[in-house]
Amino acid sequence: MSGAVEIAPGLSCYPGYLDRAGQEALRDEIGAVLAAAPPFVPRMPRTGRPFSVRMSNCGELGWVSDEQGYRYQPTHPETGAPWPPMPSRLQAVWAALAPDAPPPEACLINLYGATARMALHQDRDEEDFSAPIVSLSLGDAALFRVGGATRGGPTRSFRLESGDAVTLGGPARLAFHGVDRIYPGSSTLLAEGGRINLTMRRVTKG
Ligand code: MD3
Ligand code: FE
Repeated sequence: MSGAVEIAPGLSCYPGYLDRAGQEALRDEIGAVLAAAPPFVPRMPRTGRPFSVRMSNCGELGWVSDEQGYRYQPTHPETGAPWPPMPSRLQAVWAALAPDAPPPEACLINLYGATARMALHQDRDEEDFSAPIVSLSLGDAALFRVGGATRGGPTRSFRLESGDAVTLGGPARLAFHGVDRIYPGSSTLLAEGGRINLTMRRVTKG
């Protein structure tokens, strides 16, 4: 593993944080989570417009979105079952990269097909912005974009590859960010292709 690159204050990237064996092990654990908590298609508040990204979660809480709004809840929106536990491998990544934060309560699983995107947004549905968000990417590479804490300012783009970790804390915690595109065929990790992004989050005040 190579060291951290601080891309902006509070935004650190760890290229190749997980080696191939670590990526394969995590991929298989997330496969088991998805078998228990099937991917759902989130919808925009008010309009009900579907996201192009499919989602699931593990941990005590999961992030969902539908006509009623964005929120964290303890159960799957379609099956009603509690979210599967967060694999200890993910908890260990949090402990290593966010050692000063209380434990993560949610891990949002984003599933990108070849043409999926995520529009620029802020992550502000958590009560606690003092903890960072820790992200891991698996599968095809993505073109990620990040700006400042206000919409419409300058942005920078960089490529996230399978195995990369990113931490978003401090002044970057409320930065606007999104995913402009996936690079289909850029990784052999997922047999079906596509990309998985995992974001671990502290939701309630620690
Ligand atoms: C920068 N996911 O789930 S992960 C999300 O690749 C989300 O699926 C993207 O945005 C993805 O909300 C980006 C990296 C990331 C996560 C949270 C951030 C970057 C961030 C919060 C603030 C600034
Ligand atoms: Fe986000």
